[in-house]
Amino acid sequence: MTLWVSPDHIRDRFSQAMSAMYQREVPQYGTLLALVASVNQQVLSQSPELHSRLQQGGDLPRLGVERHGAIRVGTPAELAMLRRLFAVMGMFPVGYYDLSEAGVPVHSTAFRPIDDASLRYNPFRVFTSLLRPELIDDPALREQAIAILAERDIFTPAARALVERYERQGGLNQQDAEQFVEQALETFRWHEEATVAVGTYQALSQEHRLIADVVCFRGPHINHLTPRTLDIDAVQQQMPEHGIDPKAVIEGPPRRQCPILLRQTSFKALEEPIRFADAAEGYHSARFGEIEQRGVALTRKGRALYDRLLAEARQTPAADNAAHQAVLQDAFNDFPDDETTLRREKLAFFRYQAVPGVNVTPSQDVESLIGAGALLATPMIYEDFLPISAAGIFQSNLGDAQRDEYQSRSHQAAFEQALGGQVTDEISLYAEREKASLDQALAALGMSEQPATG
Ligand code: OOG
Ligand code: NI
Repeated sequence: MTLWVSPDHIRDRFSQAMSAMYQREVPQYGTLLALVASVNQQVLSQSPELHSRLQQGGDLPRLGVERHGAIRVGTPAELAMLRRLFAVMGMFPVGYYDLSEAGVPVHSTAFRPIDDASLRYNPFRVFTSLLRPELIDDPALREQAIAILAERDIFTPAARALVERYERQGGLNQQDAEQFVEQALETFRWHEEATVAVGTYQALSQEHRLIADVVCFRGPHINHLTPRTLDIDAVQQQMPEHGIDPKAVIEGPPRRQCPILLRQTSFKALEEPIRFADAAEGYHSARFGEIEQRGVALTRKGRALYDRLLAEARQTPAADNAAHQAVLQDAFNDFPDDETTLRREKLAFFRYQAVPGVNVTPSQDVESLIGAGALLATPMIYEDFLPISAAGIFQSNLGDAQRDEYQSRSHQAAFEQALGGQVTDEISLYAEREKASLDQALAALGMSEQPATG
């Protein structure tokens, strides 16, 4: 009998291989990693409580592994093949993000692990965007972009064969898994040679810089990787001292006692030399480094409150990050900032665990069980992305030229058709995981199930 390598292990190996490749390709990313690691160490030594919490949760050894990366593809067939490729690594499409609202002609999902054990093993996700050529105004240019994309195959023949083998067998053996990682990596590699002449590049770039990035190369080069920081404000502040040029503001919610959702910032994309198909030489900027700090996942009610307060804060223009954070702090005064209120008001998701050895009676409800110390509720980490933040990250590497919003409605159905499957609704996933943990904890305490939050 052959033993299949677990998809979690393949994902872990792949994220490590990707990190090594990206540090070689973009040395400044290595500088960012070193800065993040040193700030993390500093935070840990100043906060023994956080240190022991991370240690107990088994998080310490994985603190330094990348949390996500991002790519942009050009055709439905490329996206569909990526879905199959990521499945080999236990990564499935979760969430739908319409970036056209922010003037970026793509829509996206995140391929990520789904269950608790896989997330704990290695949460690596890939934010994956699909170009929407129908948003290219000029019909001739649109047709040209589609024709150029039709010519390329972003997967190696061996990668395709191994995906097929995985699907046929239901797994890969050790040797195949190693080859798979090596072959899958090829899709994400940088190419200095554009596939088009300089004139075509410029025409596409004029339409939107992102379109040139997607269309003019042999593959969807990984455009950033993102480690986890324990203090995003400190890293943002220290970047310039290390020769790194950060984007203007940290995206997402403000700094809080109880962190919610996701805070992100990045350095601006680098100008990199490229050669065109007609031997002309030029520069392309697409690749950067990002950092993230995650907090608790919000329920639909909590998310609606977040969206409202963020929209409110965005009414006030801010000159710099300090001003922006002050405006956010002000707006988010209306968002409860302690775990008990977040839980009682059903604004956030929690994971429940039974505490053995406490006397309980069958009539006790969840609140009184928590009060009695029989039930432990810990915040469930947000594993997904935020469309407005993502738009901010995209903008940071597209230069300052602003683009009007595209007049288009969300096209989730078209995206799913291209994908060849549905995306999972992220909030339903958190609700299911919360309910499963509560059911299990109550059963362990000898009690019956309780209704879930949504
Ligand atoms: C993806 C930008 C979105 C994030 O962290 O929100 C993203 C891209 O630039 O392709 O990665
Ligand atoms: Ni990102």
